[in-house]
Amino acid sequence: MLLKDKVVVITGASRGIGRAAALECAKQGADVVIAHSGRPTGNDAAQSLIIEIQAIGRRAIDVGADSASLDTGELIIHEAVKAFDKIDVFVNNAGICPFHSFLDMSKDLYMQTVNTNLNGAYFAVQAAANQMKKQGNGGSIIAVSSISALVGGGMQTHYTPTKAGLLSLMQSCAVALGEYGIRCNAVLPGTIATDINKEDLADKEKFNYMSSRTCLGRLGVPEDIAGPIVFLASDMASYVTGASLLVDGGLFVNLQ
Ligand code: NAD
Ligand code: RM4
Repeated sequence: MLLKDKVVVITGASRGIGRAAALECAKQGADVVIAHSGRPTGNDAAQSLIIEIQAIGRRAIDVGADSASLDTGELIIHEAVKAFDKIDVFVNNAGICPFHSFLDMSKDLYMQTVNTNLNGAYFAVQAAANQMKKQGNGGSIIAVSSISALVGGGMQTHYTPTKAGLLSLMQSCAVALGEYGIRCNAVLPGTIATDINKEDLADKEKFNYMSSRTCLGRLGVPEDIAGPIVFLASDMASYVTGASLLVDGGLFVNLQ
């Protein structure tokens, strides 16, 4: 029960890494706000997650709003406080990676990616931090960045800067918010099989290549990222701020 009675808000929580994290937080005793990109409320995937969380004995609500909007963060935090009176943890996880080559990158796809992954996140983190400051008990903010904050990708030139941006945002926010007891950290997943890379990894050759690049010989699953998120959210990490936690099965270090 690492998160007993804490309120955890997670964006992009109806699927993939966010969903696994939401479920693990509930198992660890938290009430959860599931933010997602579907209809304002009543999204099917979110509803099924709410039912799973309630079965564990915890409370959950969903909030549907576009993470690319600079106002979405305030809306999510408002709904969270309305339902649960406070927030203790904010996990910025929503993101897209529409694989595309560089030389013909359109301005629209570039802006959609940067707005969804980084620009909305900036003001969501700000909204969460203001609420935590108001409460006066500190808090934990976690950005789901990526190994792609550290390395490039020829089909990810619009994406990797957003992940480096999130890592940098957590470092600067750790400085800006330390005086309020608000910790800010980044989780950097390696390659985790989810909807975001389903098409990319449908190429068997690429799937096998990416698997063999890891030290552990397999791609990650969303549950592999949930534990590290819970750790950073919990009081076990009370002296951890401005840190980044690479969770990649040894992909990054495996040069030769
Ligand atoms: P996913 O596609 O399963 O989940 C993405 C989530 O983001 C979904 O819940 C989706 O609804 C939400 N989202 C997307 N666009 C949104 C929008 N406009 N408004 C609100 N929500 C929106 O993929 P995932 O792998 O679980 O990705 C979660 C995060 O993890 C992303 O930020 C991604 O960059 C990051 N990440 C993933 C991997 C990986 O290999 N899967 C690796 C490193 C980092
Ligand atoms: C990650 C990393 C993975 C990729 C996903 C979409 O940051 O680059 O390899 O599959 O993004």
